[in-house]
Amino acid sequence: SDYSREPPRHPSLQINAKEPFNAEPPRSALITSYVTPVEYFYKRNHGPIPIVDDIERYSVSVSGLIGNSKELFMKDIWRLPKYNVAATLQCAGNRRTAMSKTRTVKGVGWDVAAIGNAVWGGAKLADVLELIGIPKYTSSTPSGGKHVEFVSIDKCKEENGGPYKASIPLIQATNPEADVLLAYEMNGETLNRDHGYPLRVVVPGVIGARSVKWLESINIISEECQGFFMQKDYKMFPPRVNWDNINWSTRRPQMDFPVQCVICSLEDVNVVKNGKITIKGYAVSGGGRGIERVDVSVDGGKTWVEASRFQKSGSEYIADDDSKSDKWAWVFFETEAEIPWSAEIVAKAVDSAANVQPENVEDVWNLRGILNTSWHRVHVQVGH
Ligand code: MTE
Ligand code: MO
Repeated sequence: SDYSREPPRHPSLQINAKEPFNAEPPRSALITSYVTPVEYFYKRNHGPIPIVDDIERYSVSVSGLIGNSKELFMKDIWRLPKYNVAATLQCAGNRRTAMSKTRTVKGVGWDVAAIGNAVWGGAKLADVLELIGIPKYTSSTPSGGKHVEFVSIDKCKEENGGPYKASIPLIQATNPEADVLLAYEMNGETLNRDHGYPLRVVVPGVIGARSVKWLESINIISEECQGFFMQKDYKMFPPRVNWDNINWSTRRPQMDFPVQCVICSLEDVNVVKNGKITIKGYAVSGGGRGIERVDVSVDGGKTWVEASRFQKSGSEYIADDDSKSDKWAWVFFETEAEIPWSAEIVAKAVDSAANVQPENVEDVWNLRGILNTSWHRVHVQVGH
């Protein structure tokens, strides 16, 4: 593996692993902008960043259970209707470091910023599949295709030097409302190398691992993808399962993200000059479920107040108007509080299906350290 031609990165990123490059912004940077600037967007890689230098010759091959296979060039993708979808991407390993503090887990450590919200520009996968002969809202092709596999250009050690890959059900891929994109733009600019140039998949509402970067081929297959990251990783196990008794085949690959909420205006431990503090952060759920409520406590969870929520920065607040909100995107929440000399601040969200977050990280502990969506807690002391 060759890490000599990695792209430049912003110096303020906290590097959690160098090769492959895994980094996140300071948590405070996340709440400065509803749309996360590309340079502050977390970077999660499993191998060196591939280089595609001849965009004219770059193509995605589509094959499998569809009759004739096809080559799609960028000009074919560009010709399809272009959609801009605001979607939050979150790594399943977000907040892993906090989970590992209760009991060791395997995986790259992440604070609370393995998440970002971007406006992805590209073609809908449903339109791409229609172009190759699979109609909208198809759950199975005549030859038994039920899943869409995305295979990348990059090479990673988990696949023994093979490419990163993942799949989603065909019914989701062919549903235009699911907004699955083959994206060539991020925040109005050409996708950069770190985030998948020239073309990546974006699966809104689903853990980041399924949004395959540097797309090389699409396969229509009968069973879900058998790759490492679908079958031997990114599955949710109960706390009793350890590396000696794990049976991977007993669990399904994680898809939708559960409801999540994090305070970004405060670090884990803070000393402030006076007791008036701003509690601000993000809340997001998977599967297109919106955020119904964010509760904040300044007494460790004994009493709660409801924070205000908004999506667009400035005046364009959304509260309960679903028609105006970005369904795949996070909301910011904010409240102010006057605290005594010391306080434990807690935040938790409720999504539109009334799903709630677990109170304690121990209850969702799992050996891979994924999906830490436990109540987020920070400590504040008033000092002089
Ligand atoms: N796609 C490829 N080809 N290789 C990868 O290592 N990592 C996945 C996903 N797609 C990955 C990939 C994971 S685990 C996440 S969380 C997201 O990409 C991260 O996307 P980002 O780096 O654009 O933030
Ligand atoms: Mo991830």
